[in-house]
Amino acid sequence: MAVSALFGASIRRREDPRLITGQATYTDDMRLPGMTHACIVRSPHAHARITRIDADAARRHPGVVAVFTGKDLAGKINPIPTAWLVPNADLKTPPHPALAVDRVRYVGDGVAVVVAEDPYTARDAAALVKVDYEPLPAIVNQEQAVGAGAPQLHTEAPNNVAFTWKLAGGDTAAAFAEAERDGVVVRQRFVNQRLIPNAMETRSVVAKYTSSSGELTVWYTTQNPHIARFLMSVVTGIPEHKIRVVAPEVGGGFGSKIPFYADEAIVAFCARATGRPVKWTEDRRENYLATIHGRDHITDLEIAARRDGTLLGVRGKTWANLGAYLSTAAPGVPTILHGLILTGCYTIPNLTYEVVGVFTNTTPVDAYRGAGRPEATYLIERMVDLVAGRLGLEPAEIRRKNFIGADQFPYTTVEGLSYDSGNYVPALDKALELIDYKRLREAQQQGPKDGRYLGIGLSTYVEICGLGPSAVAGAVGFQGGLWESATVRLHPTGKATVFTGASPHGQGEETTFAQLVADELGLPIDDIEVVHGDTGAISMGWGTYGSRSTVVGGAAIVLAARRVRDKATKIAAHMLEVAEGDLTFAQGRFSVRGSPDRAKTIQEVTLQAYLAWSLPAGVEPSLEASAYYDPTNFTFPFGTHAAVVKVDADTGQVELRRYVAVDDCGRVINPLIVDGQVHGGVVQGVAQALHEAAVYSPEGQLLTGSMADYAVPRARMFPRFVTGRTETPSPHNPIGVKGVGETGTIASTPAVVNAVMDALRSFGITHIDMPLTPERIWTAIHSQKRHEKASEVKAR
Ligand code: MCN
Repeated sequence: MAVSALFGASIRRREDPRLITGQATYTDDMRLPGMTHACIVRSPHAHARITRIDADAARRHPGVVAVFTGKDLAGKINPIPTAWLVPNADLKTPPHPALAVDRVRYVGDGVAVVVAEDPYTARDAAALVKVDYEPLPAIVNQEQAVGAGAPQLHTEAPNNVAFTWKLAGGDTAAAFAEAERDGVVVRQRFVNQRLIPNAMETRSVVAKYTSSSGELTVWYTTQNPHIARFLMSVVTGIPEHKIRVVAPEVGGGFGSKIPFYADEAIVAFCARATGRPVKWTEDRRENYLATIHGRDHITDLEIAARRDGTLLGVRGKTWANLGAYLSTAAPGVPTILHGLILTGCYTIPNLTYEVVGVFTNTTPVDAYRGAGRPEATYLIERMVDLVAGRLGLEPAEIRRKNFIGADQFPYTTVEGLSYDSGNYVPALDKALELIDYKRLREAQQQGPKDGRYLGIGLSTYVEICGLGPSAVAGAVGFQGGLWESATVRLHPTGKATVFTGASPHGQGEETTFAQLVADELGLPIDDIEVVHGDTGAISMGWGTYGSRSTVVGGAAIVLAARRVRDKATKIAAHMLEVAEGDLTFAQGRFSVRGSPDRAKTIQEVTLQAYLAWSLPAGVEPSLEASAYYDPTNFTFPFGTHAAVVKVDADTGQVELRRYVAVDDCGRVINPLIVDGQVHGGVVQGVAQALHEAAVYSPEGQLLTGSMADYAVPRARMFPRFVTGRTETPSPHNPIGVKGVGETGTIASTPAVVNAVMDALRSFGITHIDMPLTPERIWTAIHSQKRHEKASEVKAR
C-alpha cells in the first residue's frame, strides 16, 4: 500500500482474512501434547445446601484422570476476588469460592470438576458425580431480595444488600418544589431487563503447568491478559513472574470476557494438580449460566421541569441485581459507570440518586457492552420524552433547549465529571436531516393508513469512555491502573512491530494501530505488525473495555512512535552531516531543508541504528521506544440516534424501518471500522429494546437458557443503517480521538423505545417496559382500550 496519510482512511480490516478463512487460532483450537479435558459439574439448584458429594463412580470411570470438589480446592485456591471496591458505599464482599463447598447460590455454580482424557469422557463422568442437595428458598428479583423475609445469600451481606451508593448535587428538593408549584414533575418506574452476552466464541481456557520451573501458561479468552495474570497469581498463589497469560484469537467479548472467572482458576488448579495440560471450553448452554449477564436494573425516577421544558432536577433510586457473587468489576458498573452520567448531555443542575446493589440467586452480573451507560442513557432519554409528551413539546426541541452549549466546555456536570469537549446541536441537526424528520412528522399527522402507526424516536447521548486516568481509577476504587503501554520496534530491514497493552478481540486495532504508526513513521502499513494479548511479549497493559483502547492505547503508540522518530532524526542528521533542525520529515524521508535531494529514508536510518557503525555521540544502537500513557481525563463521545418504526396495532408487531446514527468520536482513524462498530452496537441496543430478555423462574431456573429461548437478533430484523458523523476532537489526548466501541449500544435502546412510544401516543400509552415484544404492545393497547371503555361507561 502506498505511503500516504492513513489517519482517516477507510482501510479494510487486516485481521479479517485469517479470521474468515479458518486460519486463526482460538483457544479451543489449541492442542498440547498430553492434554486433558475438564468438565465442571454445576448446580441445578438456585439455592441449596450441599450435604454430600460422592465422586467415586466418576473417578472409576475409564479415561478419568482426576475429580476435584470444593473441599479439594479449599485452602489451595483463594476466593475469586472483586476488583472494583467502590468506596463510601458500605460494600460487602462475601467470599466466592472457586468451587462451592457447602452451599450453592445460583444455577450454574460450580460444585466439582472432572478431568479426563477427552471432553466426552469428562462430560460422561461429570454426570456420575453424585451431589446431595438440600434445596433452600431462592430469590431472583432484586427488589424483593431486600424485603423482609427474603432468603439470605451471604451472612456478610444482611438483607442481600451488597452496597448502597449515593450521589447528590445541587438542591434537588428546591428544584422539585419549584416544579410542583409551577411546572411539571414526571415519575416513572423503569425495568432495564437482564441481558445475556452472546460472543461468537464461548469462554475457553487451556492451562499448562511445568513443575520443574514452577511456570504456569494459560491461553484463554480474556479481554485483559495482564489483569488476568495478576488475579491468577492472587488466586492460585503462583508468583506473577511465573505466569504467562496469552489471549489467542478471541471471538468477541462485549464485556463478558473482562472478569476473572472461577473456571479459569479451577483449570489452572487442575493442570498443576494433575501435571498435565488441561483444556476447558464452555458449551452455549453452560455459557448462558456461567458467563456473566448484563444490565438488570429496576429504577424509580422523577424529573422536574419548568413549563417551558427547562429541566431542573432528577431524583431516583435503582436496585441493581448483581447475581449470586460480586463479579470482577460488578460494583463499579451500576455506580461509577452509570450514576456519573445520569444527566446526560443536558444542563440539569440538581440530582439525588441512590443505587442499591443486591445479591440474588442468579448468574453474576457485570459489564456488558456500554456497562452502566446504556442504563443511564435509557433513563434520561426516556424521561426527556415523557416530559416533552406531558408539556406538548417537540422531542427534538426540548433536547436542543437543554443541551450543554458548545461554549460551555469543559463542562462540569452536577455528578462532578468534567466533559472534555462537545457540540451537540450539529449532531442533532445532522440526524434530523438524515432521517428526514420534518417529512416524517408530517406523514405522522395524516394518521395510520394500514393499521400501522408511525413512530419517530430520538436519543441524544453522551457517554464516558477511554477509561483512565489512573488517579481517577484509584479514587473510585478500581483496583488497577488505567494507563496503557506501547512499544514500537523497528527491525534492521525497516519493518516494524508494535506491542500494545490493549487486547482487541474483534475491534480491528491491528488495522487502526498500524495506521497510526504508518503515519507517524512514514512506513507502508504492510510493513507494520501489531502484537497484543500476550503477557510474555508485552510488559504491561490494562486491556480492552470501556472503549479505551484507541484513546489510551492508541495515544501510547503514537507517543512511542514519536520517540522513535526523534531518535531517528538524530541519526539521520548525523548521517547527512547537518543539524537536526535542518531536517524535515515527510512520507518516511528525512530531507535537508532547501536541498530535498539530500535525504535518508527511515529504512536507511533504521539499518544504521542497528549496524551502529557511526552513531551520534550519546545515541545508543537499535531503534525502538516505549511509552506509558495515562490520560488526564476520560473522553466523552456524543451524538444523536434516530429510529423510525411502524407498529401494527392489531398484532403489536414492531417494524424498525429506518435507523440513523450520528456519532461524534473525535477524530476518526478508520471510518469503515467506526461504522462497523456502530452497526454492531446498534444491533445489540435495538435487540434490548425489542427482543432480548433473560428470564428466570421464581425458583431461579434460567428459562431462556439456550439460543432457542433467548432472542438473539438476526440480520433480517434490521434495516440498512445510515451513519453520519460530526468531529469534535478531544482536547486532551495527543490524537484527538474519543472511543466508539460502545456508542451504538448506549444510544440505540432509548431511540427505539421512544419511537415505539411515539407510535402508541394516540392510544394514551406512555411507557411499556422492554423488550417491546408484540405481546407486550398488544396487551398495552388492549388494556388501554378496556380502560377507556370503562371510563366511557362510568361517564355515561
Ligand atoms: N476507532 C477509530 N477512530 C476513533 C475511535 C475508534 O478508528 N475515533 C476504531 C479503533 O481504533 C478500533 C475501533 O474503532 O478499531 C473501536 O475502538 P475503541 O472505541 O477504542 O474501543 P475498544 O477497542 O476499546 O473496544 C472496546 C469496545 C467495547 S467496551 C466493547 S464491549 C465491544 C466493542 O468495543 N466489544 C466488541 N466492540 C466490539 N466489537 C467486536 N467485534 N467484538 C466485541 O466483543
